[in-house]
Amino acid sequence: MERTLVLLKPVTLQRGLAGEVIKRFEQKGLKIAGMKMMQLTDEILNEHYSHLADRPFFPGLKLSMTRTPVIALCLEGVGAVDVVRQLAGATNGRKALPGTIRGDLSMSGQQNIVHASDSLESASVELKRFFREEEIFSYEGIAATDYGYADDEL
Ligand code: IDP
Ligand code: MG
Repeated sequence: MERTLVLLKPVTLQRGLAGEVIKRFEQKGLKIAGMKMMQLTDEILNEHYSHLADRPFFPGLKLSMTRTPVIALCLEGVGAVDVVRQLAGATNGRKALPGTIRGDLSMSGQQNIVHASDSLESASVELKRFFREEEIFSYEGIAATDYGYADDEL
């Protein structure tokens, strides 16, 4: 079963949208395997957004990510990495399709509600960055039984 990292960005907490976003993941059938609130630091953001370090918006992006704590989620499900990226929508909220989280809830290319890992490899690296092993839980739920999936999907 795949696991992926989602961060509910500070703008999401400030706008009171955390519940709305978590609800969408839950309703889809993704399982919450980990969830915590944390204050991000410059160090962790330099690592997390290292692919953007030379972009002009990098300092502003980091500032926006430290304005309030974030909520980090570890979501689990078959194909969870791709499913969560699809639910999130395109990076820029103005271009993201209606029906997606960003398409429905954001007008911004930066204040775009969620971070979501973009591949299985980055999910694995990013989950280790934000969660200790004992903060990710295995428990009986829809993803562990056959009522959310057909038998041959598991
Ligand atoms: P992603 O979040 O869809 O994976 P990335 O390209 O990895 O997009 O960028 C990480 C974050 O950096 C975005 O979610 C967004 O907050 C911010 N960002 C990306 N491109 C821009 C831009 O052109 N202007 C301002 N912020 C940007
Ligand atoms: Mg990205």
